[in-house]
Amino acid sequence: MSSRPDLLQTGPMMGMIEAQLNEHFTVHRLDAPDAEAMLAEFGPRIRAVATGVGSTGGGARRVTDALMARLPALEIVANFGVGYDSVDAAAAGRRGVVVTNTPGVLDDEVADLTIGLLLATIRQIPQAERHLREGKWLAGGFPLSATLRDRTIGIVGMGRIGRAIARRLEGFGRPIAYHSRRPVADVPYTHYPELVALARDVDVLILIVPGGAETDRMVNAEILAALGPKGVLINVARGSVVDEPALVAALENGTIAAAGLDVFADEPHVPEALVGMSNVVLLPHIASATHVTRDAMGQLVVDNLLAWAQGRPVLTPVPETPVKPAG
Ligand code: NAP
Ligand code: 8YV
Repeated sequence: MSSRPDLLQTGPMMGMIEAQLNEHFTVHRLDAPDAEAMLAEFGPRIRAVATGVGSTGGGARRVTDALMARLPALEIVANFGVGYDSVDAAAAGRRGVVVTNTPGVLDDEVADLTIGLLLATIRQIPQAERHLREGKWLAGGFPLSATLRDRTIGIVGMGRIGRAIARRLEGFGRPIAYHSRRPVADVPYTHYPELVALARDVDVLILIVPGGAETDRMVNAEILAALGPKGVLINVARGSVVDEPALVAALENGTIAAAGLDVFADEPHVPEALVGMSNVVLLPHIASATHVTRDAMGQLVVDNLLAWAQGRPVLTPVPETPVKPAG
């Protein structure tokens, strides 16, 4: 690389990402106190953005159309995470800016965690552990729990991660069905074109669709009522996919039995009502959060940026945006 392109980093990122960005780019920080002055001075020559939502991603700064309007030379937005709902990809596409994400490298990790969360929720593993730690075992055993053994499982989203979850669930010997807009040709599970019909026919609903406008609160009071009083909801997708107040009400009223949640509508804020409930298992968005997988995601962020900077095709562009090597 002959020169170091100007890059905007929207928030803190993993050390291994920041070290490589600083080696290959002139990095400007949107989370610095003088961000406004920095944008006014350097915005016109910034050609790349590195971003990602979450504590080990790039902070909570979204890459909006308004931000991109201040970066007229922008060519690439590299997102830490397969989900890129924090980037306005449609606007990026209109501006001729390519957006990259981190697909594939986290599928198995997220699927593993999903199975853990499912079993933890149905068998009440955290609650049982608390029972022991609090010394309550001395006074009596932990109550009997629900089981996976009598359940049909519905997966909402049969993409890379949905399929990895389904493959693992095959080992549990329970029927599997799924909802997505289009049926997937090479999977043996029953496809439901209507989410409400799937919710009616299953006892477990696992969410693993992208966030964004198209899936916004697709799991609402009607879907939760269809899932029913034995139903268990597992959300490893995005908090936006669920109508959170409707979920709180459904868990309080016994409309559904329990929920296991890795994601929330306004992270890192989790509704007090959920925190106080005994029929939920709550995780702080950790589905991909292992050293190995986060390193692989981080390297893919950097590799996309380096490919662009060196005039090679980027590795993992999102479909809404053009593939555009550096000129
Ligand atoms: P993917 O391969 O693109 O699969 C997405 C699936 O969702 C596809 O089956 C797609 O099928 C379906 N879908 C999309 N829009 C839909 C809609 N409006 N209604 C119904 N189904 C819809 O994505 P992936 O790699 O599996 O990742 C999925 C999502 O998981 C990510 O976008 C991210 O938000 C989330 N995620 C969360 C974590 C975590 O840490 N908790 C980690 C990784 C990923 P159709 O297009 O046919 O509808
Ligand atoms: C990360 C994720 O937790 O890839 C995604 O879409 O949600 C997770 O893997 C997130 O991107 C980290 O900030």
